Amino acid sequence: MKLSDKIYVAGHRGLVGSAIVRLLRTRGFSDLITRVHSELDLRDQSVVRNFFAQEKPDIVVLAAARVGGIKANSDAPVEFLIENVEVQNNAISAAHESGVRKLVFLGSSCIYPKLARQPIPESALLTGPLEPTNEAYAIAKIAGIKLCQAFAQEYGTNFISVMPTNLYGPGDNFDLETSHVLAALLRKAHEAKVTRQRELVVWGTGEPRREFLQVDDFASAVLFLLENYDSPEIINVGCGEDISIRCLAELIGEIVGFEGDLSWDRSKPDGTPRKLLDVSKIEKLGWKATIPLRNGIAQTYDWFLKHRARQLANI
Ligand code: GFB
Repeated sequence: MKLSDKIYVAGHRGLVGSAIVRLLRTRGFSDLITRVHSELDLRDQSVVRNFFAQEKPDIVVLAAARVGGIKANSDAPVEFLIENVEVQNNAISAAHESGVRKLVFLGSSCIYPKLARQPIPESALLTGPLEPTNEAYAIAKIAGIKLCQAFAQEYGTNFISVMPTNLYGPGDNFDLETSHVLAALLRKAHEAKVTRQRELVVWGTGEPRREFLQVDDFASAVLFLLENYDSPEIINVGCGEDISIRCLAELIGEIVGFEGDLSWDRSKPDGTPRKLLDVSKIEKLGWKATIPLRNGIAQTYDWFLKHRARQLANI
């Protein structure tokens, strides 16, 4: 990759896209293209085709997607399936038509079977039934992977697919209905502390285990793969360690300074019992996560306090 490459980051306002833009700027890439939704609706095929034909980016990072936590996924499977398939079909096809040199498609660890062996190797894809709470989203992401692989097979494109584990960090979504667990618990613990509540309500049983990767670590993996990985075979990105939701809630309480008790809302689903990615493939290539969970959560809490706490305060 050259510093003069024209790079289109789709979804630059989201958690992942914003981290990738930050990193590319820091590293000296200056020809970045970004568009907000009102300027470019990625669900509209002809608009997307015209945009790519006009801009002719060298590199594309496809970080635009409808994403959300367990509740958002179970409440809106239609939107998660249709919107994601539309966006990725349009962007990937238009990237091919306009001669994009390299594209990175971002998948998710939920593409793997619900009961995949742990840690989950890339070869587990399509070897068993999916987790029902996010099946629609997973099917959309699997379709994106298969489309990138089909383009590589039929037209020789260099479109790669990267599978991140659960991500968190500055720029996360803190809406309690649609967010992922880490952002939700940070906000709940903060609000419980400032309103002196004795109880923090956590969904499910606390037994499921998840692997959490700070988004700046993920952005560095994406840049590493842009520079060092040219295969249509999917590749996992994670930190290699998981934690139970119970321990995560305790850790967040400690970092935030919430001194009350945890209580469990068992009417909410647990989802997949465990999701820990096998990251030996990327580690063999020379990339490793660097931000420990405790530090990552503390940084994210600082960001939340500066950028979201007051704005979201319903207290
Ligand atoms: O992060 P999360 O929403 O998504 O939930 P998934 C992880 C676990 O945390 C589940 C529990 O067992 C939740 O029940 N949890 C506890 C909470 N308290 C809360 C809370 O206040 N909010 C939330 N959201 N969860 C998503 C998929 O699965 O992960 C997506 O639905 C995607 O498709 C994403 O793959 C990375 O890890 O279960």
